[in-house]
Amino acid sequence: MTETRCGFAALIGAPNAGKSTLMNQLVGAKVSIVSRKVQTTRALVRGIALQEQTQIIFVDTPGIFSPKRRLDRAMVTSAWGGAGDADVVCLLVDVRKGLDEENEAIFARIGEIKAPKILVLNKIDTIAHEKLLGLAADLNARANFVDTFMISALKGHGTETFLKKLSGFMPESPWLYPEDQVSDAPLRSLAAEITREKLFERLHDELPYQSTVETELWKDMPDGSARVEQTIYVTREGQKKIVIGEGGKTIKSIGQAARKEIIEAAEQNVHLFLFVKVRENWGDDPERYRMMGLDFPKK
Ligand SMILES: Nc1nc2c(ncn2[C@@H]2O[C@H](COP(=O)(O)OP(=O)(O)OP(=O)(O)O)[C@@H](O)[C@H]2O)c(=O)[nH]1
Ligand SMILES: [Mg+2]
Repeated sequence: MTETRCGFAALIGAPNAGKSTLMNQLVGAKVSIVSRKVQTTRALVRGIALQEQTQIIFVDTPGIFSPKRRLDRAMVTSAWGGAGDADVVCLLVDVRKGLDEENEAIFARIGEIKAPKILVLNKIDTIAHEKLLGLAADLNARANFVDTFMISALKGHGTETFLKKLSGFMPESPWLYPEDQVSDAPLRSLAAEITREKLFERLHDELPYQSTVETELWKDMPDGSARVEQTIYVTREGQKKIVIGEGGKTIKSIGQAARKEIIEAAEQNVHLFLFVKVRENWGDDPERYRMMGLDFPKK
């Protein structure tokens, strides 16, 4: 029997670089939500992939940017923390953005990471290939990468070769998760994230990104289905109206889309009930951070 291997690969980068898209692609299932908005991922999300005898546990992290509010600070601290514990760290760069201000700031700190680092140029489907070599050379001059990959996380170009490469960085170890497990998140948190994604999709510019979703109840019914109750928290009364929409049509469409995906993830029929509540200043409430899996920054 060949030895099994298992370890952690962290995905870090600026907001919107495509970290969650890449993790979902490599895991082969949607385990982390994706949106056009920046700062979609809020806490560390783990996704598990198998490559022959090797189990790779991906750590998807919140985007790294200059934090202003408390929630921002908690997210960025969590991102660097995710990189600190990994066997290999993959830095994603959106090739359309290249070395912009956000990436400059990341490169200024990247030397702090002790694990081997791989540069991943993502979204290569969006620019002419001639431009890629120059960018790869520029970025390699600024940090010590053991390898560079050019991929499209969205289209799955180059992702399989990338996965094979990563397995080489995993140490000999028993697998930490059962063979068929793709995520370590409990179903109720995954379900809350799915609803948050649908909320973002429908209300991207009208809703501040501070709105959040919690699963309050997950009750298995005698007929094999589940009753799921979730609350969407917003910070102001006006936002509540936006989420509900005219005659309830916005929340209805959010609920329909979310229910479909929750059923898929849960592999059981689900009856989803959505509520909207105003919770002012939740950004200063330690309990909300705990619910999201983040440490509460003192200020
Ligand atoms: N064209 C193209 N778009 C991509 C690619 N990868 C990701 N995207 C898009 O980029 C946007 C952001 O993707 P996410 O995966 O949410 O990015 P992220 O890095 O996880 O973002 P945060 O969680 O906010 O830090 C989404 O609209 C994706 O569909 C790619 O290879 N090509
Ligand atoms: Mg993300």
